[in-house]
Amino acid sequence: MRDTFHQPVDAARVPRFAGHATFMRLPAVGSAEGLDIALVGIPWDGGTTNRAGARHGPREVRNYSSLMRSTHHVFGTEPYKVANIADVGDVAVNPIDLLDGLKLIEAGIADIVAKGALPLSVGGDHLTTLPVLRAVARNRAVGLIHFDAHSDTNDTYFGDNPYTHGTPFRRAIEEKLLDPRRVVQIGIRGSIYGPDEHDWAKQQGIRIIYMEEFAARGPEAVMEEVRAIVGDLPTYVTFDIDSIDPSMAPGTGTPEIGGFSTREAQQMLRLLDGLNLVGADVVEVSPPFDVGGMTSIVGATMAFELMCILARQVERQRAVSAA
Ligand SMILES: [Mn+2]
Repeated sequence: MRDTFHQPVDAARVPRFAGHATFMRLPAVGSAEGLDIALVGIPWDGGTTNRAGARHGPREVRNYSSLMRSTHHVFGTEPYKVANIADVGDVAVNPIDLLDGLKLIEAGIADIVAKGALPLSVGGDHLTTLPVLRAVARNRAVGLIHFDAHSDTNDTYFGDNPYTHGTPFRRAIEEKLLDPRRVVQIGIRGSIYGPDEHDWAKQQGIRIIYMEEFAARGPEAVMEEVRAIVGDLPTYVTFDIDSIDPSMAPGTGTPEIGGFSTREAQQMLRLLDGLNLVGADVVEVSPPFDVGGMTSIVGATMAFELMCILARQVERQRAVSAA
C-alpha cells in the first residue's frame, strides 16, 4: 500500500522554485478518493469585517509550502510514507454571495469527509471554519482546540448579520456542531468591545486561556489542560495565524500584539499528538498585508506540523486495524 502513496516532488531533482505550486509539492488530484489526508484550499474571505485578503491565502501558502521537507525532525515522522496525502485543490467558492459561499465550502469539505479522508484546509478567513464544521460534525458534535487572538464568539455585526469571521464559534455551538464543554481557546488577547464580550462563551462552558495565563504557565502546562478538556473524543483543530505575534506574522486581517512566538506555536501543535482529530485548518493568512512572504511561510509550516500530527494518527489507526 505504501508504494502507492503520493510523494512530493523531489527537491534534489526539481528545485523548489520550479514547477506547479501545490501544498507540500504533492500531486494535485481531482478528488479525495483513496486519500488519508486531503490538503485543500478555501480561498474565501467573505466574512471579513475589516482588512480583507485572506482569499489569497491558499495560493501563497502553497507557494511557501515548497520549502517543507519530507521528515518531521522531532518525531522522525515521514508523513508521506505513513499516510496517503495529496492536494485536492480549492473548494468552489462564491466571492460575492456569503450564504452561497458557505454552502459551497460545506459541500467541498463534505465530499472529502464522505471519501474517508481527514481535511486539512488552508483559508480563507475564520468564517470558513463554520462550514467546515458543518461538514465534519454533521453526525455528532465535536470538540475544538482553537488557537487565536480572538474568541470569535460574537453574535452579530452591522445590524443583525450573523455570519462574519467574528462569529463562527457562536454559530457552531448554536448549531450543535461543537460540544462547548470540549471547546478550548488559547492565546486570546487584545482590546475587546466591552467587558462582557466573552461572557456568552464562558456561560456555554468554553475554556478561554488568555495570553496572560499562557505566558504565566507555559506551553506544556497549558496543553496538558487542553488535552484533558477534549479527551479522546473527536476533536477539530483550528489555527488562526493571528494567534502568532504580528512581528512574526504581520500578514493577517486583525493583528494583535503580544502573541505566540512561532516556536511556542510549534511546541503546542506537537503536543496534539495522540488525540482523536477529525481535521484541522490554518486560517487568516492575508498575503496583501504580508511582508516578503514571512506570514505565508508561518502558515505553511503550521500546516506541515498539523499534517504530521494527522499522519501519525493515520499510522496508529492503521496499526490498530492491522492487528
Ligand atoms: Mn479567528
